[in-house]
Amino acid sequence: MTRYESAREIYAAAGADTERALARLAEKEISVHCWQGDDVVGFDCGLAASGGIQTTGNYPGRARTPEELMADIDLVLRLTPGKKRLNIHASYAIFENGEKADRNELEPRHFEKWADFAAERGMGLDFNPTFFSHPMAEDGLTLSSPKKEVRDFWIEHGRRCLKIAEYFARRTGSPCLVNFWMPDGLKDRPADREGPRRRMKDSLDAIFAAGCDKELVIPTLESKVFGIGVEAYTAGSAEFCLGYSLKNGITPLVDNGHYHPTETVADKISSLLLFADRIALHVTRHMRWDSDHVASFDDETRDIMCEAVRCGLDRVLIATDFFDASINRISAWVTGYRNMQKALLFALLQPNTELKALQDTGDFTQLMVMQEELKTAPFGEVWEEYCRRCGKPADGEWFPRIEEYEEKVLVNRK
Ligand code: RNT
Ligand code: ZN
Repeated sequence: MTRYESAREIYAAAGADTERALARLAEKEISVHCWQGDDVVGFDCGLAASGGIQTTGNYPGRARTPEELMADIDLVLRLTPGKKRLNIHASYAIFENGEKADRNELEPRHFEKWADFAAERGMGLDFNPTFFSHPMAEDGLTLSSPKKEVRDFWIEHGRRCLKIAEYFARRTGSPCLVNFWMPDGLKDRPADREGPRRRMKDSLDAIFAAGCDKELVIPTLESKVFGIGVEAYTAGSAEFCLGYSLKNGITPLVDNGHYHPTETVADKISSLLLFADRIALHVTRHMRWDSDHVASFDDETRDIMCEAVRCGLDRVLIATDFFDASINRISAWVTGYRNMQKALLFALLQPNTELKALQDTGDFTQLMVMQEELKTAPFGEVWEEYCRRCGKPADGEWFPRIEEYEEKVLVNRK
């Protein structure tokens, strides 16, 4: 009997079917963010991430060109099991022959290389308008700005991004999620909380009024509690975004770094799915603030995945969103993505029917015992089998490939 076969029996005795879990894991798409490779800089303005998000560290090897970023992403793809989508920000537009287009002038052709890249690899694409790292967002206000010309600029950006998303969907044959996150906020106590929110609402209305093909595009709206430099007030708060989403048929997106520290996104999923057809996730790791540390195989991530599985995995659109520049960026990417896969596998290996029955019959003693003992079930054997079946390196096998790439490629990026 192989180690996997023995693990399969142990899980079966607990009520979990490892074969079903492996099959489900292999088919569930998780969208990989492109911005871990270059510290959220992109190719249009060359500015560091602004709007309350920050990348810290200066490990050598930041991708400086589309070619470098794509090569790095290819290595990530080789070292991670699971079905992936690729998540692009508008600031990653690729300009050729000296051409330049501002955010309110972007067209699908500026993203043709990304569409080619994804189509060649059989991946879907997701997209994000970039409402930060731009001269027009210098005071931290975009769609909620009191200045009409600023709002109009960003409204046009939003509309164009919906068009680019339609293009991505057509090119890849898969609907494109477009996530709206606006950093708009204030550093200190506002005199008017309603005004910016009303303007943001009107601006979003203006963007969506332009229309997009609902078969091709899945618009999502991401809330946030606060950011560095906008500590006092964020226009796109949880209530604002949830209210707007539910009223307008937009999918709510929850980023687990965007809430008060004792709130858990795992607890939000079941409520949201009672009222929204689908929800979207940004999975990250917050350390005292929305620090965007690399996603970990930790309690929080496992809890989020367990709830996603219990509430209906098809209705939860999962993406990564972390950026660490203090360690090898590709290793950060691969570690975070593999951890997401591990957390989802862990969730799929829970005997949820049995656990639920224990709760419903009030057997909380046994429920606790089972939940605790499942933590030390032979998970590693199932994970290793999954990597093997996906034709991807097991734990312990992939890091040398990154070290080799660092020596050959990354150190030369000065
Ligand atoms: C910022 C949001 C947002 C960004 C990306 C780059 O706090 O989480 O999703 O991280 O758009
Ligand atoms: Zn996010």
